[in-house]
Amino acid sequence: PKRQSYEQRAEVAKNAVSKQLLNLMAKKKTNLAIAADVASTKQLLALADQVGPHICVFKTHVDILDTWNAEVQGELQSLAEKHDFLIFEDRKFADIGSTVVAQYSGGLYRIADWAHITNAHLVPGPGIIQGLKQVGLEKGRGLLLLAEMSSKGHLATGSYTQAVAAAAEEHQDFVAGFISQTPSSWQPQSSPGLIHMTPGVQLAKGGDNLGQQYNTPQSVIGGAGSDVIIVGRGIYGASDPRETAQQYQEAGWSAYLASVSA
Ligand code: UP6
Repeated sequence: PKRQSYEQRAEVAKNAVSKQLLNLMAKKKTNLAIAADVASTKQLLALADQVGPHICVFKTHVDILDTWNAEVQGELQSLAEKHDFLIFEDRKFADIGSTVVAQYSGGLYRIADWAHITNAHLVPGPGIIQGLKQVGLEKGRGLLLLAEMSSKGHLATGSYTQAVAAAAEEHQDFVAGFISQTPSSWQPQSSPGLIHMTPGVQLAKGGDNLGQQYNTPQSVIGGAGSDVIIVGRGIYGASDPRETAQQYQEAGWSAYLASVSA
């Protein structure tokens, strides 16, 4: 079945971040997010400048980096403005509401100050959404809920995934979408404003020796019905990350075009 375009979905998105992201994707013609899992801050900033023109989202694990301070934060934010991408700190919050309030707003990283998007597991129940929302909503931030994972043997299936879908529906002022694998098999068609991002993507199917499983841009955007491909080692591990990012951009975008015209 033919899918709605990113622009059409931006019209009906119920929170600021998903609206902004869907419009940005349409304008830049990219549904590529990079997982910038490099160890040095120098590499991180260089990578953001190199692949910036080809991505919609720059995904970080800030606790991997050798250095983090206000200056680094400012440089990353400048690159996000220069290249027009959103920053997604892949924090995978998983605690009670009151604890995530402190973790999201404070500590060494002050994630809510610079990350347009962060994410959370729903294991603790809806209090985690309420806590994160208390910090992020007034700053114009958005949350992704982990509905499924890419790794072998993960436990986010069936009724768990259904409960995540329902919680997202209920909190659309702050929840921008999901981390998912096969949304076409479970996501109700009712909320086209919610965005699906899928990690575990490379140009060829496969995996690593610690349980990661890879699907292709074509199968993730086309078959599985996701919106954004998240690629880490496939890009930053390549000999020419910029050129490789462009390849993923083209693969993801042509899969999207095929799915909206089918
Ligand atoms: N990620 C997954 N699977 C999930 C959720 N998140 O791989 O279900 C994240 C990882 C990593 C990136 O934390 O940052 O996506 C995947 O990187 P890779 O492409 O190098 O495997």
